[in-house]
Parts: sequence; structure tokens; C-alpha cells
Amino acid sequence: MSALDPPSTPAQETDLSVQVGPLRLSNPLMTASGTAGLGLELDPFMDLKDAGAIVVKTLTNLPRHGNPMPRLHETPSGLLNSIGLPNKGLDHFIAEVMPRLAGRADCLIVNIAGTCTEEFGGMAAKLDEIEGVDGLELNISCPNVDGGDLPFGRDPEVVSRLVKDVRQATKLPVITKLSPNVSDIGSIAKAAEEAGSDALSLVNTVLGMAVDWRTKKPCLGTVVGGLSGPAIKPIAVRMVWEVANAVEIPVIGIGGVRNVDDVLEFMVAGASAVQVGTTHYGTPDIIPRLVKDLDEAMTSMGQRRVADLIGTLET
Ligand code: RRO
Repeated sequence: MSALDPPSTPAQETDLSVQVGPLRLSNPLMTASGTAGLGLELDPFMDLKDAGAIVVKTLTNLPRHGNPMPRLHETPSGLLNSIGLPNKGLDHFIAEVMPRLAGRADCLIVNIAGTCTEEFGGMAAKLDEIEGVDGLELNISCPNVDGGDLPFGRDPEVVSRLVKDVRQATKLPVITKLSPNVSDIGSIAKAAEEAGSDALSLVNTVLGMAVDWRTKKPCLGTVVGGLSGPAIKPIAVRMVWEVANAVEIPVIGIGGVRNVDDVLEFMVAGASAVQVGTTHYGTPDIIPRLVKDLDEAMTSMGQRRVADLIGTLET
């Protein structure tokens, strides 16, 4: 640029922040539970504060070994898993991990699963006063317990009781994570909303199965598992759109996000934020890449606030 060039108008800064219930996120990119460990595993690849929020792998009240091997099986456009919630238990997380994790993320969401509805409430109460925990995600949708039977996520009355228990136990923002393996996701979403959930995240993995016909063995130790990745994105987008039309609370989209087009697709369909899961395995710095790409996409569209795109689908 020479001194004779007209002064360029300063580029308007893009605003990637979004509101998810009471949570203000610096950008809409969150890690999906289970794909980024307890958060600290991402340290070699990114600053945890790059993410709008970090969501930790599901914790149970007591330690669990997880499911029999094999636990992972790749398919052409998705990943089948049957991990089975291996973890050292909530008390270990609070005592040993939280001191290292507190303050490292802009927003830290702890994902929990109880073995009964009351246990969800008990776990929420334990986490209520823990420094550095910004919110809870209730995993009522793990496909890898009880043979995919979803003891909590399929019945609106059970969901309602569970979310009410948690609501009474904590002042923390509560996100309820829904399963796609139900016939009417809207009724489950409404039950969670009416019981006091601040937001919903969806979808958890889709029940699936693969077989090695030569050995005549299933490819997963539990036979059936959960499918994630690009294969499930259209299912997830459809369900996000359905749920966003059924409830007033914010919806977080999950399922096969790999690039900025996927992020914006979910947001236009009604998601206030998106979680990135399976892509982490090949590209562990996917979140900062997507934040940069989103910023550039907004600039090239002349769109200042990403939040203005939420739910703008014209049908
Ligand atoms: O650990 C798992 O097997 C698992 C969990 Br908790 C979940 O919520 N979704 C999934 O696909 N796998």
C-alpha cells in the first residue's frame, strides 16, 4: 500500500461468541465427550482456551473398566465404538484431575452418567462447588451399556425425573445429551426442557454393527456399538432441526463435523454451538483450525456475528 492509496475502512471484527443458556462461549466449537480424554490430552495440540468449551469424557460415580475388546472398528465413513465408559470414577477426577484442569479451559463441561436417576443427582451435587467446573452434560444416551437399551434416554418420564433430580442438586448450567436411537426425540427434548435443562446436545452415536464374515465374529466385543463420524451427519442435522423447532432452550449439534461448512450447516439448522468428536482422532488440532476457518468464512460473507446465523434455515 502506498501513501496515495485511500485509507481502507478498518475491517469489522467478527464476533464468534454464542450464548448456550447461561454459558457465554467465545466461539461455538466444543469438544465432544469421549474424543478428547479429560481435556489435558489435547495439550500438545492446542491451547485449551481455543475451544468455546471443553467437554470431558463421561465420568461415572464409581470406577469402571469398560467393555471387552475390540472397542473400536472403522467403517468407510464412520467409527463404531463400544468403549463402555472406562474411567477412574468421579472422586478421583475431582481430587486428582481437577486441580490440573481448573482454569485451563474458557469453559469446562463435565459429562456424567449415573447408574440410576438418583445417582445423576448425587454426582451433580458433588460437582456443584468444584472450582473450575462451568457446567454439566448429562449422558442419558450412551449406547454401550445394557446392550444399547438406553435405560434413561428413551422414556420422557424417566428423563424428566432424572433432570429434576440434577436441577435440585446443582446451580451449574445443565446440558442434557440426547440419543438418536429413539422414535420421537422431540418428546425427550421437551421432557428435559420442562424439567429444567438449560440446553440440549445431540446426537450421541447411532446404534450400529459390523461383522467379519470370514471369522464369523462381530467386529466389536459387545457385538453392537455406536456409530459416529460423517456417516451420521445428516441424521444429526435432521434431529437438531426437529429439536430446535420443538424447544426454546439452545441446542448443541453433534455428528460428523469435519469442516467449517459442517459447523455452519448445523448452526443454520438451529444449533447454537457444535461439538467435534471423531475428527479429533485424525486431526487433534481440529478445533483451533475450525475457529480460524469460521472467522475467515464470516469475514468473506461480510457477516459480523456468527450468532445471527443460528436457526436461519428457510424452508
Ligand atoms: O464410552 C462409550 O462407550 C460411549 C459413550 Br459413554 C457414549 O456416550 N457414546 C458412545 O458412543 N460411546
